[in-house]
Amino acid sequence: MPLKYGDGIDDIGVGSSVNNSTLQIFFYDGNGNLLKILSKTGGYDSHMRPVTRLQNGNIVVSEGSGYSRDPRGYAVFNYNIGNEIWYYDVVPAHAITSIVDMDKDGKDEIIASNGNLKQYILDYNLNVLSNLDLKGYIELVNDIDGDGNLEIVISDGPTIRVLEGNLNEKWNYKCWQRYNKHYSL
Ligand SMILES: [Ca+2]
Ligand SMILES: [Ca+2]
Repeated sequence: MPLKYGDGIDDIGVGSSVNNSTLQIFFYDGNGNLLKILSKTGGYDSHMRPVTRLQNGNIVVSEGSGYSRDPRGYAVFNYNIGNEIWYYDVVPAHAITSIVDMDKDGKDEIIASNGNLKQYILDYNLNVLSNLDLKGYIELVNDIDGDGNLEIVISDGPTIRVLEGNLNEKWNYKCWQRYNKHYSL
């Protein structure tokens, strides 16, 4: 994940798999110097990685695990102190997030999914703004019909669905078979 920390040069955040019950994210500057380590404990098959940096400098983190089930959700870390300040469990697994200002209030929302069960829109403190019991992985977030409002495109394989910003379904298209994923916008 490239991050800017005020010096105009991208810094780099790298996640890790668990090592002796410890999960870590390493931040390096553009010259490879280690700047910061964020860490927490996790189960024997867990991992975590940085998703993005919030405007206040905190880091949104994606955390996953297999049979150990610890952790499996999204978190926010205080970059300066290095500790986890928020955690939201989206059992049983989680997919790629998009972070955009969905409702145009000037603050980013986190578009999250656990793929098989549920879709979520979280605020920047990981409070749930909307959720929907609907299967599907988030493919992209964009204004695909050009009306000025963002849509969320999800798919569960045979069906592509387009959701509005409040997670209401706009339309869906059944492909009836697994398609070769390719999106371009
Ligand atoms: Ca917003
Ligand atoms: Ca739109």
